[in-house]
Amino acid sequence: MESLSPGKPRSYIATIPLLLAAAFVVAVHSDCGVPPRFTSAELKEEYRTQSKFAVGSKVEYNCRPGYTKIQRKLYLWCTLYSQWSYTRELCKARSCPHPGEPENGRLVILTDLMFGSTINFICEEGYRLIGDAERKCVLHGSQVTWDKEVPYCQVIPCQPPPEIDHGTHTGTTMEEFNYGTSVTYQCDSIERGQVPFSLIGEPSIHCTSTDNVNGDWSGPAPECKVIRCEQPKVDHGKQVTGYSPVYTYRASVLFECEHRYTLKGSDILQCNENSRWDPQLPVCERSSCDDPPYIRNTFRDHSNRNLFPAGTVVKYNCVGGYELIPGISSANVTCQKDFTWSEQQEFCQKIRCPDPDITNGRARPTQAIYEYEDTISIVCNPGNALKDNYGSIKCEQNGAWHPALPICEPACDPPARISNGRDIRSRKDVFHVGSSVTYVCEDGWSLVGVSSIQCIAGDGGTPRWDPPAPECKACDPPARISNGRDDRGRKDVFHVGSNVTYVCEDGWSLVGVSSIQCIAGDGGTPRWDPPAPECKACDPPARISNGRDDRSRKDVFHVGSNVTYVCKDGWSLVGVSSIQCIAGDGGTPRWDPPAPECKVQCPKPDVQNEEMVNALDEKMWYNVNESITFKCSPGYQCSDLWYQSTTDSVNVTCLANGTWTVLPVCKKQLDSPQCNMVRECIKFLHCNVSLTELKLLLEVQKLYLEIQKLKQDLQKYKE
Ligand SMILES: *[C@@H]1O[C@H](CO)[C@@H](O)[C@H](O)[C@H]1NC(C)=O
Ligand SMILES: *[C@@H]1O[C@H](CO)[C@@H](O)[C@H](O)[C@H]1NC(C)=O
Ligand SMILES: *[C@@H]1O[C@H](CO)[C@@H](O)[C@H](O)[C@H]1NC(C)=O
Ligand SMILES: *[C@@H]1O[C@H](CO)[C@@H](O)[C@H](O)[C@H]1NC(C)=O
Ligand SMILES: *[C@@H]1O[C@H](CO)[C@@H](O)[C@H](O)[C@H]1NC(C)=O
Ligand SMILES: *[C@H]1O[C@H](CO)[C@@H](O)[C@H](O)[C@H]1NC(C)=O
Ligand SMILES: CC(=O)N[C@H]1CO[C@H](CO)[C@@H](O)[C@@H]1O
Repeated sequence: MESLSPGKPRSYIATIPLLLAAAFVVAVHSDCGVPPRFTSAELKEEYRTQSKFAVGSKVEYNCRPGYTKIQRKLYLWCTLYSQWSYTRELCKARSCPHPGEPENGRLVILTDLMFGSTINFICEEGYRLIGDAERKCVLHGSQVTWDKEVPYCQVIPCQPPPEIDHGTHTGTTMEEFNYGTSVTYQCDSIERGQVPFSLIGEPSIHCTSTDNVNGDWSGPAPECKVIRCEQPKVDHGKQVTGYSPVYTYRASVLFECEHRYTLKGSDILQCNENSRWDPQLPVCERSSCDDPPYIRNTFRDHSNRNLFPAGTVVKYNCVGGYELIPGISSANVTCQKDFTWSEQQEFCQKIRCPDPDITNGRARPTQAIYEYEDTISIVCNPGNALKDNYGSIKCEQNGAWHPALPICEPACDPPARISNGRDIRSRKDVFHVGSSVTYVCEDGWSLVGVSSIQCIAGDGGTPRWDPPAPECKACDPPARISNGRDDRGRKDVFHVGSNVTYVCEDGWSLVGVSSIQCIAGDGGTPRWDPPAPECKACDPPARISNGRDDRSRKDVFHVGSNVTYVCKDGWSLVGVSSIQCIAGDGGTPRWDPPAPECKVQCPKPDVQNEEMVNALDEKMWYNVNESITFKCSPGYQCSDLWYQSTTDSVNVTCLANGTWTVLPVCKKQLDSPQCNMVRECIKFLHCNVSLTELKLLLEVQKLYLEIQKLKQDLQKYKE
C-alpha cells in the first residue's frame, strides 16, 4: 500500500475502488510488520530482529523494570487483517508506599505514588523546610522506593525586638521570638501637666517572614516623641469637633465652612508625627450669593434652595393682580461671578382692565387707565338706567371687570309718589321700559285714574309713564244747606265711606236723604250720594178768587204754620178755611188740605104746581152742577113738553152763574084734539099695532100737523 505513486494525484481518486480490491487480496494473503513498542513492556529478544510476521504468528513481551503485569499472558497475534491483536499498554507501574504527612507541613501528591512520580513537601506558615522538598519514586533493585531523606518543618525564629527611647515593650521577659509572636510598645508615662510622649508608628510588631526561611519583625519599632500641633484656624470656617486646648499626636479636628462658603481641601485633619496638621488646613471659599433680593410686587419661584452659586438664575412671579411690565419677558436675577445679584428693577405692574365702554352711560371717575383694585361707578345717561342692580364694578386680578360691565337701558324716572296712597315698586329705583307700577290708595281714598302705569318708549325713544299716575281723592266738602245744618264739625277731609248727616231747623222740612255718604263714583271720582238734601218751607199758599187769607206780609211759610181763608160776601167757601203747611211725602212741604174756594150757589127754585121727586134733595142752596128733579103735580103738565105724559119728571141744574137751567112750568092739563091725538099716538107706540097700521096713522097725523102748521104760518103772515 505504501508503494502508491505520489506523482499522480489526479488519477488517484479514480483508482480508489480498484485499490481497495487489491488491498483486500494483499491483506488476506500478507503479514504484520514490526510489533508495537510499549512504555511498560519490551519485546523479548528473539522477536527483535524480525521485521515481518506472517498472519497467525505470535510475539511475546516482558514487563519493563518498575512495572508489573496487568494480564497473565503478554502475547500479541498477527491477525487476518495483517494487524497486531493488541496495541494498549500491557503492564502497569509499581507504586511507592505512602510517605505520611509531615508535622507542621503538608504532603503534595502531584499525580500518584507510582513508579516515576514526584511528591513535594510544604511547611505551614511560620515553618521552614529542612531537607529536600521534592522526592521521587525510583527503582531500587527490583523494588520501587522514595529517593532522598524525609524532610521536616522547623518554626521560623526572629531576633529580639529593638529597644526604644522613652518606651518599653511587652517582650522584655521572653527568650524566644518565634514566627507569629508579637510585642507591644508603650511610651513612658510623664508627670502631670507635661505634654505626654506620643507613640509614633505601630505600637505592636510581630515576628514574620518574607522568604519563609528567615524571621523578620513586621515593621520598625515605634518611637516615643513629644508631638504638639498648633491651634488650627480657617477663615470663614469653624471647627466642628475635636476642640481641645492642646493638640497632640493623632488629635483630629473637623472643619466646616460658614453658610455660603465651600471648603477646599480636607475637612478632617489630624496632628501628625511632625507636629503638623495633615493634610494641611482647608480654605473656605465664597460659593453663593446672599438670599435673592426682595422685589416689590413679586414672589420668588417656590424652591427650597438656599444656596445660590454664581450663575444661578432666580425667577420671580408677579403677585396676584400684577403682571410683567410690557417689554420684560421674564423676571429674574442672576448670581454674578462676584457673588452679587444682577441689577434689580421693577418687574411687575398692576394688571389693567379694559376701558369701560358703556352704551348710554359712562364710568365715574374717568381715568386714563384702569388698574387692579380700581373701583368705578357706572352712571347712566338721562333716560337710562342700569339693567342690573349694580352700579359699582371692580377691576379684578384677571384683568376683567367684576361684575361684568353693566348695560344702561332706557328707563323711566321713578314714578311720582302720590298723596294718600302708595305704589308697589321693587326696592330698586330702576324702571326699564316695559316695567309697570301699581298704585293703591289708603283706606278712605278713592283712586282716580288708572291704577297701573307702565314705562313706555315714548316719542323719540324718551321713556315716559303712561298713563300719568292716578290720584287718591276724597270727597269735596259737602254742600252747606240753607235753613239746616250738618254734623261735619271741624272736619275738612271727607273720606270715602264717611257720612254727613243733615238736620233742618224748626219749621223747615228735609227734602231728600238726611245722611249722605262719600262714595267712589264713576272712574273712581268720589262724590256725595245721594246729593245733599234741602230744607224747604211751603210755597206761598194759593190766593183764592172772591176771597182772601190772613198771610199778612210774610213770605216764608214754615212747616206747621196755618193760613185761613174767608170768602167775599155772596160767595160761599167751599173746602176747609184754615190750611196748614205740612211735610208731605219725601218731606216735601205742602199745604194741607188744599186751599178752599169761594163759590156761587143756586137758591131753591120757586116752581108752581110741581113737586120734587126726592124730598130729601130739598135745601136752601144748591151747588153749581147740582141737579134736582121735579115732576108736575097731578092734573098739570109741562107746558113745553105738552106731549109728555104727566108722570114725566124734569131735571134742573145749578149753573155756574148761580141760575138754574130752564125751570119747568106746570100748566093745567089740556083736552084739545091735538093733545088727545098725540096722547093717542103715544099710546099707540105703547100698543101692539102693526107697522102698516102705524105707518098709516103717522101719515094721517103728519098731514094733520102740516095742516096745523100751515094754519099757524098763515096766521102769522096775517099778523
Ligand atoms: C432673565 O430675564 C431676561 C430679561 O427679561 C431674559 O432675557 C432671560 O431669558 C431670562 N432668563 C431666564 C432663565 O428666564
Ligand atoms: C254711612 O251710611 C251708610 C248708609 O246709611 C251706612 O251703611 C254706613 O255704615 C254709614 N257709615 C258710617 C261711617 O256711619
Ligand atoms: C193751625 O191749625 C191747626 C188745625 O186747625 C191747629 O191745630 C193749629 O194749632 C193751628 N196752628 C196755629 C199756629 O195756629
Ligand atoms: C158744572 O158742569 C159743567 C159741565 O158739566 C162744568 O164745566 C163745570 O165746571 C161744573 N161746575 C161746577 C162748579 O161744578
Ligand atoms: C133728572 O135727574 C135725575 C137725578 O139726578 C135723573 O135720574 C134723571 O134721569 C133726570 N131726568 C132728565 C129728563 O134729565
Ligand atoms: C101684537 O099683535 C100681533 C099681531 O097683530 C100679535 O101677534 C102679538 O101677540 C101682539 N102682542 C101683544 C103684546 O099683544
Ligand atoms: C141773570 C143771568 O145772567 N142769567 C144767565 C145765566 O146763564 C145762562 C146760560 O149761560 C143764560 O142764558 C142766562 O141769561
